[in-house]
Amino acid sequence: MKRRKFLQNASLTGIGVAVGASVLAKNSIENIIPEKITTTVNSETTLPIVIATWNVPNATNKAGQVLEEGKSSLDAIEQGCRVEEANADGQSVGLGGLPDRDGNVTLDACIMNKDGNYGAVVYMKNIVHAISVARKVMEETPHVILAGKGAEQYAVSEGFKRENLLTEASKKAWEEWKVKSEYKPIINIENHDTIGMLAIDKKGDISGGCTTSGLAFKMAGRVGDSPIIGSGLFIDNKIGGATATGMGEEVLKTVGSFLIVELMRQGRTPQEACEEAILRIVSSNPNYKYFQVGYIALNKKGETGMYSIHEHFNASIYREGKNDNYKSDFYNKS
Ligand code: SD4
Repeated sequence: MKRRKFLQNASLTGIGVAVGASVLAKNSIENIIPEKITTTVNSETTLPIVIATWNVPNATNKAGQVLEEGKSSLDAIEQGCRVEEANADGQSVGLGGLPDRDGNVTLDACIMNKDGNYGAVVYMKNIVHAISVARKVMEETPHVILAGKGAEQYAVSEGFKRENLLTEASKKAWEEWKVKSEYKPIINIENHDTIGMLAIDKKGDISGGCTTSGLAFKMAGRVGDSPIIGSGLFIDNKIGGATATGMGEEVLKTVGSFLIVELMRQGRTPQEACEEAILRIVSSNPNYKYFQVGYIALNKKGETGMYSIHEHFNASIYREGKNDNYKSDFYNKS
């Protein structure tokens, strides 16, 4: 298939790393390309493109490979997100996610396609691949969100297996937390792997997904931004998409991903739109020093952007057959 080319006003610079198992970075922030990311680059960009929150090269690479085969951005999102959901070492998503205060791992996920359709599961237990259940909700049910037991029952009825999501490592972390049981609604600024992923396929169609186990040691029943349309994720195939990570309560209150897409509709670049959405949070909440929020965005031209409140936010990008990790610019420089 003929590849479509676009003039790119990229907000990112980086050194290419050939894709391959041997060179893919592990999930640590040590492999992050240290360049600042605000340079404007005019270069030709080739579709497809995948961008995901945090350092998740295996996930973006998987999504990139699906797109290289000519499949849809929706397929790429599902397959890419599944990689991290199955990774027991990632403690903010799927298997091995950190539990709530009561020791239950509960998952939130959503997916949105090029036609503006959306599906989500919230507060779902015992099923690893929440993103796939979200897709089923979107494609096979008359609803857009299924919650808790209903989501789990529906997943089982669709052939998903029940599994214990609490790994020994996450159980240990929970037991250590229980010693003080301090409720600190602070999301650790560095080591996330909640996945928010956006992809544009060879046809130029955009889809997105977001999957997480949410805030560690949250109250039972708590649902974050990740599965909520417009907050953790929003796609408008005419404009672009955005997705969020970090303190979900703050993203929810500002409907962050929808805001970014609307700003892009008004002509802002993905980078400018992400910065404005972060400013919206910090300007209304003096406590911003104590929590992290990071946004990524992708527009129809294949331009990308990312911005966060604090340092150490980063994103993985698959573009032109290469998979790189980029350090995000951030608001709080004091
Ligand atoms: C939430 N936004 O549940 C999610 C958490 C997250 O990396 O993104 N962690 O609030």
